[in-house]
Amino acid sequence: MYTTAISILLASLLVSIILGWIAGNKASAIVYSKTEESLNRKARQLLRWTVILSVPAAAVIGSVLLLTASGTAALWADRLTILLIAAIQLLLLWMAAHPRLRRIRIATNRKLQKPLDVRLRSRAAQPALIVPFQFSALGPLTGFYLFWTSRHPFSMLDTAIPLIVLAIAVLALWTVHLNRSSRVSLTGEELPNRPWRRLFNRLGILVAAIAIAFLPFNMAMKNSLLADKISMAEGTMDYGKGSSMVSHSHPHGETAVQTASSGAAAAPVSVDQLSGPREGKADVTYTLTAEKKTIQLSSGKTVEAWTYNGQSPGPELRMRQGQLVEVTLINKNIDSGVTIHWHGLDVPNAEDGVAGATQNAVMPGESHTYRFIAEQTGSFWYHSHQESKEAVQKGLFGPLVVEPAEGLPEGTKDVAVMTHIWDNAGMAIGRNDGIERMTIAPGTPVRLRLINTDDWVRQTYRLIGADFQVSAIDGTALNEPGDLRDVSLTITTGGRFDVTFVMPETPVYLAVGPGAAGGKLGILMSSDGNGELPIVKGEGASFDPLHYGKPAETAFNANSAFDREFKLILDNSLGFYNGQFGLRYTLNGELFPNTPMFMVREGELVKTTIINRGMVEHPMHLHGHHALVLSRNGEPSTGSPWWSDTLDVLPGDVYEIAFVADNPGLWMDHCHNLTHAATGMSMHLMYEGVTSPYEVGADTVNHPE
Ligand SMILES: [Cu+2]
Repeated sequence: MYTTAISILLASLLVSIILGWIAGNKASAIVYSKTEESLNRKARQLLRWTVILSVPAAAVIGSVLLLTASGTAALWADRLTILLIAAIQLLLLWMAAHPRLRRIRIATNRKLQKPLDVRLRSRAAQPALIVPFQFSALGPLTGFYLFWTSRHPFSMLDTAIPLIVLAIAVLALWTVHLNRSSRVSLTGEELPNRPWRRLFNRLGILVAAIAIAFLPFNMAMKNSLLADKISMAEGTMDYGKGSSMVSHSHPHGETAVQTASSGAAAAPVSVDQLSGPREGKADVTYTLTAEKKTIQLSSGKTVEAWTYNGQSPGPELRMRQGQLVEVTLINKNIDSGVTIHWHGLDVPNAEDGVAGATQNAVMPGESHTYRFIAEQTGSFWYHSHQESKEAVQKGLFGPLVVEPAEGLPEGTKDVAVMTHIWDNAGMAIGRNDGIERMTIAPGTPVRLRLINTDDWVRQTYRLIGADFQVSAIDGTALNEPGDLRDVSLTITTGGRFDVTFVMPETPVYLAVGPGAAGGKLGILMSSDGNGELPIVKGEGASFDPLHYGKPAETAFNANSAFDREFKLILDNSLGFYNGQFGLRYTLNGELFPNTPMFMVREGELVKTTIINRGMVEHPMHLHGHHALVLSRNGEPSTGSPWWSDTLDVLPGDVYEIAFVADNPGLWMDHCHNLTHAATGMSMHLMYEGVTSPYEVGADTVNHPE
């Protein structure tokens, strides 16, 4: 409903601008009517335009009212300005223009072919008749501008400036028409109709407006240029609100710009000190060499990929809970550098693999060793967090599975299903870009670990031929997941679902892709490797974790006392990022590095309300922590505890989530639509007192996004 209301609002504004412009031109030209008959006809036309223009204006008002129904003021409060403009437009059209046009119609109802007298001509030149139509273009234009630039938290100045410009423009038009009308009534002379001159005048005004606008535009471009060196540990601190604020130097909710260390109570600690065990023999060791390699998909298509160990997806890393893992990363020839981030695995901060935050990017010829204890069980993946948009797209990723300490149940068929869309080669599951056949004996417990690696793609999966359970989300097991059938699973970018079932006698088919891809991509499982592809009908109901499974005890819940509460508002606006103009995705109205740092202390219970005011979904990924979903759009989560590390926040969604700050460090918190992160949709969670010797920016090797 939110998306519908927003779409109606935008479409109505655009239609209003176009129709208002046409009607405005017609209105300002009726004074050139030669005869009473012609004036009568034109007045009738304009009366019709009054009705036509009212339709999109009413739609603007209706769509904003629809938005207010959601109750969350952050989703609509600033859009009341747009509603107000549309209301003024309707008032002007019906209270000012309409009665004047009616009077002209009555005065000219004999439709004589005789020239207009002074009285009629001066009536046709009245500003109160013409300006409402011109306002019908300028008003929505201002609304359109406000729509794309207004920020939350609401800024009075940002809203006031366009409104002042609108008021000046309307006053100027009013004066022009007033002069014209008094010229007509004083001199009685006919106004010369010079359409070319009018066109030139308008073009002149347009050029002047562009010239005036160029100055702030150019300034905004320059202001958006990123510094050559940016320390991740510096920025705008947001302490949220909560009890732990009492002893702190900053007042409630206030933000301040300073370094993390200077405002901190604890002794400064560098991220480098927050490492996994540096000593001791590792239980599991891997070496991953990043290199460029041409890989071949099952169809024969080739991809110029960036790989770990010459393959993409990279080798599956498998370990057991509690094991000490050591992974050595070697960069053979990836010129822009590489790292490894363990997506969803809450490792110590120094092992998190974010270039410029927890380490320097590993450049060609260099290596880096990660050591950590696998504390969680479940499905994860690893990928480079240096130039991650390009690196992940080109193939620097692989599956990571942590089995329980005692191992998986005997005989389990355990398959990581990593989907990826390759440039110029299309979608594939691992290297398979068609139908893969798998032989599985009936009665075998099967676990499919679905992992979506794509950038800004909500991937769809259907399992046909067996009842199944979604037994884990984002690596965390769900409590008593119920049986599902004919349900489609949508996994956001970076998200993971574990699907489990017992292999029946008959074939089971996992279909992947939009509309389940009509049998083009998937895995067909059967007892002998044969079997017909089932026909995939419709989309099936969509799986929703909010009420799935059975409740279970958690260390905290929605009724707990939270030490800190943050608000995170996702939005879009038109503007510059590092000198480039485009649609930008903002966090609390800002882009990195101006996005806030959420400041916490170790041991605190933290609640965050995430509100998506924008027009697209944002899978928000907090490193190093798993958050418990408390509610969505005011509806409490009542099924199994739902822990997430990559939360798909759809337009209009309001999520309340909470986590324990139990992993000190400097943690990225960004949108996993990597395209969004690369244009500034990135911030971090910062523990007080943590410092980082690493920097990002053009003068460094580090470009995490
Ligand atoms: Cu996003």
